[in-house]
Amino acid sequence: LIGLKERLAELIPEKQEEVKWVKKELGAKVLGEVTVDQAYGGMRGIKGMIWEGSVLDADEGIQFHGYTIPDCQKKLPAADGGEEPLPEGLFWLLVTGEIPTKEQVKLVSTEWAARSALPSFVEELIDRCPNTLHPMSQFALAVTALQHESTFAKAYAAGTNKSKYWDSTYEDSMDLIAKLPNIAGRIYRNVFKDGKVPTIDMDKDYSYNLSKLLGYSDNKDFVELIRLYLTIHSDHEGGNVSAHTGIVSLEAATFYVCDSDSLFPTIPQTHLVGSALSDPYLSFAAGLNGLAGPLHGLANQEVLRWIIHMKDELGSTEVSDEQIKEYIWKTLKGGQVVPGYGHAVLRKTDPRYTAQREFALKHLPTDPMFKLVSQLYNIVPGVLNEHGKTKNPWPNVDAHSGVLLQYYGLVEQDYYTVLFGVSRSLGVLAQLIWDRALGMPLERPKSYSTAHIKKMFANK
Ligand code: FAM
Repeated sequence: LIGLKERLAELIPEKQEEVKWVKKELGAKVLGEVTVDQAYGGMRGIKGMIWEGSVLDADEGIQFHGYTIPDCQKKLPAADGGEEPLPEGLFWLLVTGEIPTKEQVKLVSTEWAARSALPSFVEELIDRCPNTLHPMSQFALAVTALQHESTFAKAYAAGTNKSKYWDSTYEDSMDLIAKLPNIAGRIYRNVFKDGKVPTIDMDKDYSYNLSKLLGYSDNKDFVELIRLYLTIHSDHEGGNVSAHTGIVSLEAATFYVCDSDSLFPTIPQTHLVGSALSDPYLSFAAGLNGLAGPLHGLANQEVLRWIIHMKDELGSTEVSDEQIKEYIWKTLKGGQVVPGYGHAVLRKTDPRYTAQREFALKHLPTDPMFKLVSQLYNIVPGVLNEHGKTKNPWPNVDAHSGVLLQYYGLVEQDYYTVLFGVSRSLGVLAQLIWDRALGMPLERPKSYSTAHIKKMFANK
């Protein structure tokens, strides 16, 4: 039985050769041009980054090494008696590009359970946080503090050859992922419960243990939900804020700021926090701070808050389409966004939304809050289209996750993004391991000032 690290070690030389070939043969090809609008517009649509684990198609949604979410639900191993994919299998797929066997997934579960203990100073650090400190801030703090344990940082300080960086990055990544349930569980218990944290069960899978630490493992449907949740939130290619901040790799591609008759080549060779050879703990903590923004991962808490506010304002979950329309318009006219709708890349309903909707249809079809979410699905896109600004009026992943969690009793919305963060570790750390294996360079795109842009195009 070949373990994950052994398989990775076999794949690295092959991939290094492949990348060498691509750079030699295709290195001079142009991926696209960059306009001044894009420079002001959050770099939307600029193609300038390599991300191995997943690619996002505007219409089809995310594919992990070519596998869609329904493919993963069919092909990745499930737990005994369960149906949803185990996130351990998804991590294997992200790292190797291959579908693991049930036995290989079990190896990962066992390894994560074995590496799960927190140093006592990190436990104390979490325990000392005031309950009023947002769970995401506590999460990022704890992950930063775990840096104390970094194998990569120690190997770097000891002068390790860079060809070996991937090894300690792998070890740190496995340790970090393994410890996240204990961090997340502790934060939840401290902020919302009595502060008593149960222990990890060494024979169980990652999602079961996370559910146990949160206090919901008696409900097997909740555990199944967490398996699905951790799988679908894991990775969304490289340009989103949490992936990009924390751990990003950009190959040397040539870009041009263009107008009709002049080309200004710039050569950004990019990485962000991870590209500075900050270790996996520091890099992932940076990503978590990005995920904590309301236009990104925090949207999942905002969605439920917005729906509950609507329910309270309208006095019931039985509301007419007209009342909902009015509420949406009030949000828009108040200069706010409708949380859970729209996306920087997607132009259709997010398949991560669809997967959660299917889960709800199976497990909670008559829940009044789910019915409300379904009603919104029928109404919001029309209103956003009429409003006329949003490029994508369809729901994203965050429009659905909160309603599933609240059904099982996890009603504390401020906590939701922590679960997103646990899942996101799988995608960004898989990429970081490859960044080090492929020797990706420091990320450093070129910027201009407005004055410079004007000067550049004067008299043109
Ligand atoms: N409600 C109201 N207005 C919206 C909107 C929404 N849901 N989505 C986009 N717009 C507006 C947007 O604010 C912008 O207005 P201005 O021109 O006044 O700045 C305009 O429509 C064009 O924006 P866009 O090009 O369609 O979207 P962006 O690529 O700029 O932004 C999002 C993408 C996700 C930030 C944006 O759709 C949004 O704010 N959605 C609500 C928050 C949300 O659900 N975020 C979670 C995204 C999720 F997938 C994740 O990261 N977890």
